[in-house]
Amino acid sequence: MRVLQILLAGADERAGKSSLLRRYIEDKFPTVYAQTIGVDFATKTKGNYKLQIWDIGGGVRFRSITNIYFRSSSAVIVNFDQSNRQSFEDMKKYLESTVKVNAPPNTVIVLSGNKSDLEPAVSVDEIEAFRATWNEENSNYQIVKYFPTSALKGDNVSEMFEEVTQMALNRVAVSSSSSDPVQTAESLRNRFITAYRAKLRSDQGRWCGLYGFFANSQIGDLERITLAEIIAHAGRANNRSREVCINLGWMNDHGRLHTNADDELLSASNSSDKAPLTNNIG
Ligand SMILES: Nc1nc2c(ncn2[C@@H]2O[C@H](COP(=O)(O)OP(=O)(O)OP(=O)(O)O)[C@@H](O)[C@H]2O)c(=O)[nH]1
Ligand SMILES: [Mg+2]
Repeated sequence: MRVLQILLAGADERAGKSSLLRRYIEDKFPTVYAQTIGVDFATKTKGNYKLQIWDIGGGVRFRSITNIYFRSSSAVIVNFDQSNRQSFEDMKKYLESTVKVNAPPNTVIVLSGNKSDLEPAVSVDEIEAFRATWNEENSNYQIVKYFPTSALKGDNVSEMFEEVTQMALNRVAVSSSSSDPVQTAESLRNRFITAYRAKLRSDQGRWCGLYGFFANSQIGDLERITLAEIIAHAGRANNRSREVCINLGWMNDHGRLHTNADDELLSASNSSDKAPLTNNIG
């Protein structure tokens, strides 16, 4: 059965993440606040797939443990309390400092402005204007939609989860075209070049920690890059650039090159000491 991971995250404690989850799963509203310590989760089976919803505690002290949940998620719901302006401001910072840093590029991202049953402190127009500006500046981290929600009344809650699930399913279907290992070393090299051309076009490689590598290479170098250089490069990828490599389909989940052409790789890697790349990639 296919498993889809959805993250329910946000900068603030008490903005209603756990209440949204409870509303969606059990159609209930918890009457007393219980802080989420670290991470909580719930599952829901729908047809031939299983939804795994991770409820990320907003407490700042949990950040270092909770950030890792972003890596394997198909979608992120970034929640804030729309009756509290500070919560809106905190959400913007959180997108920059946490979502963009930890989620793989092209993850489905939506905003939920919870507590819509209370007097709004931020208008829908302002939230939509922020979303438009953000999307112009962040081609790989598009906020697909804004949902005003109320866990208390149940407004827009199941609609949001269902729509997010659908978007995540569509996204997975698109990206799985690159999930098979490539058969030859040459096609691995071609995939690398093609993926990187597309990546450079979309964001100059900024969000992958590989910027230095490409900024210091001419595009001609990219076309002539050898397998040995690719291997050397893969070996130096840090967690963040590794995520990007996996996403681009030339590394597998274990951080190894995503190919069955082991013999060709082995002979190429024996010559990788002589590869002219010297800059250490971030
Ligand atoms: N009026 C109103 N109150 C809500 C709503 N959703 C949650 N609350 C209240 O807000 C408080 C916090 O809710 P939680 O769901 O526990 O918040 P959280 O975001 O999970 O908090 P952390 O686990 O600390 O990150 C509780 O007192 C809830 O009753 C809502 O839609 N409307
Ligand atoms: Mg909670």
